[in-house]
Amino acid sequence: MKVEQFKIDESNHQHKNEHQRKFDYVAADVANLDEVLQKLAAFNITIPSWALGTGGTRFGRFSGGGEPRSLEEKIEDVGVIHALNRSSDSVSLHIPWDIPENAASIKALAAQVGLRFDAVNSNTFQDQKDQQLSYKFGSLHHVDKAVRKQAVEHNIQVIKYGVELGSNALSVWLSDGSNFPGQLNFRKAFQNTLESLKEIYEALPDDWKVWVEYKPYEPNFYSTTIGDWGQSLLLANKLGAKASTLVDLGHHLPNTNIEQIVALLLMEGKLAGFHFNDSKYGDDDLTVGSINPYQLYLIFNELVEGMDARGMNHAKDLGWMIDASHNVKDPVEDLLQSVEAIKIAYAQALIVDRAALLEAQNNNDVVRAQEIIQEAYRTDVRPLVAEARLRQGGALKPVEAYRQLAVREELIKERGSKTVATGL
Ligand code: LRH
Ligand code: MN
Ligand code: MN
Repeated sequence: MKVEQFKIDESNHQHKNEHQRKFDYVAADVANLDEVLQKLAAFNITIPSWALGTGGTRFGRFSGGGEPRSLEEKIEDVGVIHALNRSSDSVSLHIPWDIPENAASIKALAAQVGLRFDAVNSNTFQDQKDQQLSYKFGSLHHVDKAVRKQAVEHNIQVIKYGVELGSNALSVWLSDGSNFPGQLNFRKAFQNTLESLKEIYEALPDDWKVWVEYKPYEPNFYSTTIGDWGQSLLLANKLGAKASTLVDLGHHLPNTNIEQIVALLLMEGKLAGFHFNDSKYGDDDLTVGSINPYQLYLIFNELVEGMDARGMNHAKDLGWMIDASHNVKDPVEDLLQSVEAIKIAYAQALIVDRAALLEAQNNNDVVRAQEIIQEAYRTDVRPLVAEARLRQGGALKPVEAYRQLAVREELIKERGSKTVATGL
C-alpha cells in the first residue's frame, strides 16, 4: 500500500481556500515566519515499530484489522504516515519484537519510502522463547552475574543490528526493580547496573550513543533501579560522553515538573531525547497532547530556549520519538494525531517572544511573563504546521486524507481483518 502523491494533492485541493485564509490570518502576526516554517519542515518525529498494531492491555486486545504482520509491513505503514505528514522520516525498532534478519534489504525497503532507522531498543524485560536464564528478578542489575552477562550480550547484539540498519543510538529501558521492601540491596543493584552498562558502553561504535530511560514504577511496584532522572543522570555521567538520559513523558509521578527536568538535562548536555506520549494517571501511553497539551508546550518552550542557548540543531541533535500504544484507535490515525500535537507544541514554542520574556523575567514581572507564555500557547498555529507540511508535499489534513483514501480498508483487503502485529 502506497499513498500516491496525486491523491494527496487532490485532497489538498479541497481545503486550499480555507487553509489560505487561516494561514494568512495567523502568519500576519508571526515576526519570524520564514524561520518557523523552515524549522517545522525540518522537524521529524520517529515512529516506533511497536506502536503500529493495536496494543490492548493485560485485560484484552482488540485488533482493528489490517495490522502489519511483518517488519516489512510496518515499514509500509510508516511510509503511509510519512507520505501524509512529511514529518515521520524514521522508524525505531524494538528487538526482538522486530528482528531485522536481512538488514540490508530492510534498510533498502525503508529508503524507498524515504525512511531511515533511529535508535534501536533492547528488551530485557521479558523472557523470550528458548532463553536460557530468566529476567524474572531483573537483568542488568541481577544478583547473578550470568544473568547480567546474558542481558549485556543481548544489548550488544542489538547494537550490531542497529549498525547494519544505519542507526546510531541504543535505547535501554530496564524494568529491573523490586516489589517488596527488603527484596533488593539498592546500592548493589545500582552498582551491578552500572557495571553492566559499562560493558555495553564499551561495545558502542565511535559515533554511537546510549540513551538511558528511567521510569518510577511498573512492572515493579516498590522500587525501580533506574527510577528517575537523577538515577539515570548519575549513570550517564559515570558512563561518559556517549551516554545521556532519555525522557519518556509517561515516566513521572503525577504533577512532576517535566519541563524543569528537561531544562536542566539540556543545560548539562545530558538530554538524549524523548519518548512522547500523554497520560492522566501513569504510564498510560495515550496519544500525545490528548490530555495535557499545555505541559507539552511548556516542555518545548524550554527546549527551544535551551537548544538555542547551546547552538543546537533542533531537528538533529536530540532523539524525537513517539512511545504510545493504541487500545481503541486505528494506530496510524493515532500516530498522525501524536505527530501533529508535537509539531503544534513546537510551533507555539517557536513563536514565543523571547526578548520580551527575558525582559519580564529580569524585571520579576510575573504577570507579563505569564501573558507572553500564554499568548503563544493560545495562538492557533495549526495553519503554520499545515503550511510547512503542504510545502513538503504532505496532506493539509492528514487524518482526513487517510480516511478519504480508505487506507485502512485497503490494508484490511491486503492483510486480512484478523492480523496481529508484534509489539506492546
Ligand atoms: C516502558 C517503555 C520503554 C519500552 C517501551 C515499550 O514503559 O516506555 O520505552 O521500551 O515502553
Ligand atoms: Mn518509553
Ligand atoms: Mn513507558
